Amino acid sequence: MNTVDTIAAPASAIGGAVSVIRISGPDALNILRKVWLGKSDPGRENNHRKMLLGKVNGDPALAVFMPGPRSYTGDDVAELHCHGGAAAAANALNAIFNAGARSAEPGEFTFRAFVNGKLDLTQAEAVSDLISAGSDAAFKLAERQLAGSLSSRLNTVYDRIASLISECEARLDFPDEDLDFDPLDSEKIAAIRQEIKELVDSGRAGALLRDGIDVVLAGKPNAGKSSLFNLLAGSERAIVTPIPGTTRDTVESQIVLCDLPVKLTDTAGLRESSDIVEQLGVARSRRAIAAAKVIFWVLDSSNPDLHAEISDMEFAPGTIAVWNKSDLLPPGRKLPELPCPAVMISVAENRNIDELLKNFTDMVYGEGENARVPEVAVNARSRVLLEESDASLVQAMEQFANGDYELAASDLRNAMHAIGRITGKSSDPDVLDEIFKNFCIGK
Ligand SMILES: Nc1nc2c(ncn2[C@@H]2O[C@H](COP(=O)(O)OP(=O)(O)OP(=O)(O)O)[C@@H](O)[C@H]2O)c(=O)[nH]1
Ligand SMILES: [Mg+2]
Repeated sequence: MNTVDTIAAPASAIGGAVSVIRISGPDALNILRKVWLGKSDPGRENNHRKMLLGKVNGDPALAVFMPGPRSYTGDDVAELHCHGGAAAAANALNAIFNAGARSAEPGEFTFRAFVNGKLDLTQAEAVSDLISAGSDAAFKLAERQLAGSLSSRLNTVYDRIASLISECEARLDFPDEDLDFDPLDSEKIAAIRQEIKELVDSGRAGALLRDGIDVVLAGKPNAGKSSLFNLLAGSERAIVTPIPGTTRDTVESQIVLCDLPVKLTDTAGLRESSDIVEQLGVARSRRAIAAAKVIFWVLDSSNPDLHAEISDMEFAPGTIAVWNKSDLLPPGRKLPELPCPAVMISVAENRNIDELLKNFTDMVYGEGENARVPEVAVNARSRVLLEESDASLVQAMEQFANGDYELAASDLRNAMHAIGRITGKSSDPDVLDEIFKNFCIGK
């Protein structure tokens, strides 16, 4: 990807009512003038950033010109809004390519925004997070990051390390002066490390919101797994019957639970069977249970033999016992104690589902914590670099204590560049490709 030529791509999904085509680069206005015909010139200053009606290939189209640097990419940008549908967009794009633009690569508009200093790398990543957000909370987090919430925290850390480096270098420049180890330095480093630790810790919430969480419904046949699946998914996806062994295969649904993107899986009831289809289904259930982060182990609390009900229950971390069918429970019936959180519900009567969800958030976030949108939550790439920075700070601290300011300065520089690589202040070409290749074309 270079930043000198003029690129173009559809910016809206093909098949919508309107197709938006974006052109960015030094030749954007010329190309727009070649393909779009209207009464007024979009390049005239009082027409900038205004939608003008005209035609492309004889079809009505709106055009707008946004001169750089006040545009998304920082380049001159033109947009055409044509009729929806693949044909109109393809015709307009062809005209644009014939007029001298080349097809943009995935993420290339955002890449230019980064190169032109409109966004840093954490904000560019937030653009991609916005598009893939699987829940409202994930979307809000991405919006905050795009607005610079993470950038400003990282820039503060970067600046604080930079000022320590200057102090260190002052000592190197004036070795004869009595600039002894200042206990404040170790306090300053400790404070920076604390800030880094908070950012690293935010990675857990970041992973939950970005990647979502696998939740599996497990248990014996007829316990009510599929009924609970349908209730949580909000549709009759899975077949429910009074016949034990109804579900034969795993059924998945992408849902939002307590603001978290969740892949919910219903499974075949666990039991010994001579039926080959059921055996295969049960093997799939076991694989899904082993891979899940959270397991709702559904139990039939109306079973006269409660010990048989829990006999083959597994208590892997993340298991919540869900005693279902509480509507059928004889009064005063005591349920066995279990070595995992337990909740009593009735899917049939929609009873106590809130309590189940509370157990779920306690399990995911830790007790008492709510599913809330964190101010910042770093992703895996940033987390690795934060840890790298922290390791260099630890080394710098040791060098300070030894009075070796030259080595301390070098460690501090490593610590600073690790932070700089997160935002893109320090260059890291491999990372650029990695980040932008995950974008869609037109972003
Ligand atoms: N009374 C009562 N019946 C329920 C409740 N939940 C489910 N059932 C009934 O229990 C029967 C089995 O429900 P399913 O959801 O198919 O059970 P399952 O665990 O998916 O069963 P398999 O697919 O066979 O493993 C159905 O007749 C449901 O209507 C409940 O809370 N109360
Ligand atoms: Mg079922």
